Amino acid sequence: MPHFLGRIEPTPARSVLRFVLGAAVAALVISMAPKVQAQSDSFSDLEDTSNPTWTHLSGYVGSSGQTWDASSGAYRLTAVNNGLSGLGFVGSHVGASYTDVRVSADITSFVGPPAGAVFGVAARLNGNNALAALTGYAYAYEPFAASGQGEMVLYRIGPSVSANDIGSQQVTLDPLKDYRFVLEIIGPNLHGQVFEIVGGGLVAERFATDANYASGFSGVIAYSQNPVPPVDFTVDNFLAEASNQIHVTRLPNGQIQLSWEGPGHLEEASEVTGPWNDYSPGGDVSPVVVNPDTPQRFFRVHQ
Ligand SMILES: [Ca+2]
Repeated sequence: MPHFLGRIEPTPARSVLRFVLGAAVAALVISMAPKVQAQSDSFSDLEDTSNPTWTHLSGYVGSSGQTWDASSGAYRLTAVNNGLSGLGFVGSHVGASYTDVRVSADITSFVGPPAGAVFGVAARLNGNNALAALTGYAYAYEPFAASGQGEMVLYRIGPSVSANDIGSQQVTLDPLKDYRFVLEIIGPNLHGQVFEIVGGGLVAERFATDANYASGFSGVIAYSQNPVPPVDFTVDNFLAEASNQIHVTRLPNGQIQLSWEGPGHLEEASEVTGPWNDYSPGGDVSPVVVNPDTPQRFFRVHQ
């Protein structure tokens, strides 16, 4: 199969986002904060120009002839392989720039293995539509990978025209089924998941670490390259939300630092059911350093 966009082989995955503090510490940290920022679109108004307004991406590989069509009540994107090196590309982003973010979308139509275009959800896009200027991350399906059996891939997009594989997993997705793609990025930690919508089962999951891009826009992207068929896929129920998990860092002196994005104040309790009390002093400003000096304590950020 063609070597797409200078693809680089995956680096080892690291498991992330597990608040395991160790038995000797016996403290537990949880986040029960509500989601405070989000952008969703079910395309029920049959357009992508308002409620919300999407921004089209078309220039990345110098191709032309893309289409963005929400008239069916879902969002169908197509692209022609007429750019650099026979590449085609299409994308679209929506909403605010997020730092820590969770992006999900339902894939309702696609061309599957052994030879379909790459498509998926994206986060931390810089939104630059000039040739070879787009950067960001994506969690996308690569139907032609693994000898035509397919792979889900965590990509670092750019710099220049490159889709760098930073974590991949063989999985064969069935074009007759619908899937939910989820990409969550907390700090440098990427977490991709695919769920089969009917039945809800988790069918793919991959972790990776990359610190090149700290924030940006959320959306969907796709590309292909001759002789693989041109891009034609459809998404629905798009959702991007600021992710407000508490970051946990164990300091060399044994203390634990808790940090979070955005406004909010730290609360603590001796039982998960409460009562919850403001952590004081200093609980209004991230980060907070706590001593693991009690058998059990629970923390949350109230926003
Ligand atoms: Ca709309």
